[in-house]
Amino acid sequence: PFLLNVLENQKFLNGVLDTYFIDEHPQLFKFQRSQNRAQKLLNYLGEVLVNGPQTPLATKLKPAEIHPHVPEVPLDLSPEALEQEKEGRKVTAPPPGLRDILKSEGPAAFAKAVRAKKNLLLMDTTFRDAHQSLLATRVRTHDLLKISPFVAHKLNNLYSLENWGGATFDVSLRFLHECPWERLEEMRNLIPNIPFQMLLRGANAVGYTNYPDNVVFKFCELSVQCGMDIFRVFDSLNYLPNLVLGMEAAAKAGGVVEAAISYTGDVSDPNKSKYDLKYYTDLSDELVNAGTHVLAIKDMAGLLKPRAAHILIDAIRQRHPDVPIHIHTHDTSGAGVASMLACAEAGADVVDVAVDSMSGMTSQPSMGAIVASLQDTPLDTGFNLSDISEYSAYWEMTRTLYAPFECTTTMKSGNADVYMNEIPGGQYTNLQFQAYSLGLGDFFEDVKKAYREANLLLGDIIKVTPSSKVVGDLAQFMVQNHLTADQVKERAEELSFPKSVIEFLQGAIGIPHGGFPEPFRSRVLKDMPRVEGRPGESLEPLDFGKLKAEILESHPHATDRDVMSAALYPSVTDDFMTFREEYGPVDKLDTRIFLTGPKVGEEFEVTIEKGKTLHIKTLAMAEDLTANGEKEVFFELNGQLRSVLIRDKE
Ligand code: BTN
Ligand code: 3PY
Ligand code: ZN
Repeated sequence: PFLLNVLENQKFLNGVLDTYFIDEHPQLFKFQRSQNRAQKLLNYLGEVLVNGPQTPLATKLKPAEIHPHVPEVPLDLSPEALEQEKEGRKVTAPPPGLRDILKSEGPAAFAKAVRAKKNLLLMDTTFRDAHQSLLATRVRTHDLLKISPFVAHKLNNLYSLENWGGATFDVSLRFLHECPWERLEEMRNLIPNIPFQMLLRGANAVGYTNYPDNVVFKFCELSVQCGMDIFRVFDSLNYLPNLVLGMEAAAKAGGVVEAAISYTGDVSDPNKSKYDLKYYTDLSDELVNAGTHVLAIKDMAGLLKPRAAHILIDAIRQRHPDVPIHIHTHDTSGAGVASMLACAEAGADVVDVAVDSMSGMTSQPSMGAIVASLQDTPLDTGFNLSDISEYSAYWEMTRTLYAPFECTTTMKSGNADVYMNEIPGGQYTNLQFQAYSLGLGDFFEDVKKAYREANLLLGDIIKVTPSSKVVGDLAQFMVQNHLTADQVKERAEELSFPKSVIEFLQGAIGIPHGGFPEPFRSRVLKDMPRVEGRPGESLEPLDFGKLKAEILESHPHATDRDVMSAALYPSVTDDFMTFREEYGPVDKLDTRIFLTGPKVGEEFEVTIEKGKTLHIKTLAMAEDLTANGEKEVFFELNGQLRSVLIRDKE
């Protein structure tokens, strides 16, 4: 419901408070349930102070004690803006961007405009894949929103901002206790001009498994309503029926369809024949025929070397002269900038980059490096290096708040061994980290070798979420049980394989190129059931009405968005709603305070909505427990003493 903020109403501000004001604004008397958000936040802070972090921290490193400087955006001083300002609206309208074309003329015209550009376009992955790859996807809405006005004003010429989907949906609910839909909508409010892009795992939506078709359709519909524009649709096996389902869902929702071919192998190596040039060009034909607006090459592991890039992009460009080509890569080996320049020269329209301070290694190649490399050439991106530098400085500082999730705790450099193991960026970081956490020095080396062997055992498949997990699980299983590939084959009938491996062989995520590995599959599955064809086809549609009714019983304030979240992640969403009811809008806290809590004596502010800022001071924590086993924590809230009782869980 529309809520009236009287403090921003010009009539009110002018002191015109006649009874008409009240008559004209009946919503003034529609009181919201007493939210008591401040008290809930004090409960949260008390909980962190007494019982420690309320989200698992991956390392012992502490968030830095800084407040990152947020670069200012230019105010719009045009006469129109000043006129609106007089009417009480603060106007800082950003310059136009490609989204204006999309909104006025639709996806096909947008694609045409993109193709018509002579310079290289960029997608910025800083808001999604970069932190998914470097910081375990932990970057919070709070830090994304702070820099959003700057992005809208200074990076308005982006093809798109990748800011949603992939792992962000799951992680924000599960670990950050924040609503992904709200994140999307709030970013949209601050960035009206740049197309937003998300990663959609085809029939897996933003999950790790196949959902009923109506779930994927409804998911896309709600995404567009919350501000999403471009859907990069992939399937972890490049299985066409899954890809097409995702494409249809994105198109029906009114989004730009960017169908992605996941890239593996090496088209410049004649010995790697399973995924040769013909495989990719055939698939590009299928996706163009299926109506994609934009064609993406998704090089999730960073295997596309510069020469291969040239061969691949040139071939696709020749076949599809009118379709925009968009390239995604990871810089795991260190060749990312060179490859993206090669793609651009071979005729790609858009490449993916991350801001310098969030780039490199398993993230995307550096925005500044690519912008600088193309300056004063026909492909000049038009970006200003000093703007990028300011943007990068923000992220360099903000990144230190996420020290507990830093990949650089273990990762010190790029590594070209990715060409041998083909591990996707985010998974590479996580596997390395897990290996180090186990304290086994050579474990990662063993896992990487086993990953390569596991992939071959499974038939040399495309590896990206969720098929990459299947290979990773098999690799870890082999290392932990000291099994060679030959032993796995010989003992296939008796070994108890990880669940993900069995499900993959059953056909639960689709059919791999070239079919399943035989006789391995039959020996593992024996008489277990197999899924025929597209997995989602055999799933009953989800009854959203019934799900909503069930959820409302335990969470009376649940919204349709919560219901959608629950359709994808039932128990994670249930926990999220319970948490929100108890602790309020924790997404509004500064990141250090959210993660590790304030220090005793510390004073800070929390803006829970526009114009509503809480001033909090942590005063003291009782040494002794109450008779009920609780600890009293004392705060000053907007100058008044408050205390909360927190059960000590130790
Ligand atoms: C999780 O997401 O909780 C499981 C993976 C943890 C990954 C760790 S966090 C520190 C390091 N940085 C990363 O990006 N991955 C690892
Ligand atoms: C995801 O599915 O989250 C990915 O980033 C795959 O590359
Ligand atoms: Zn990626």
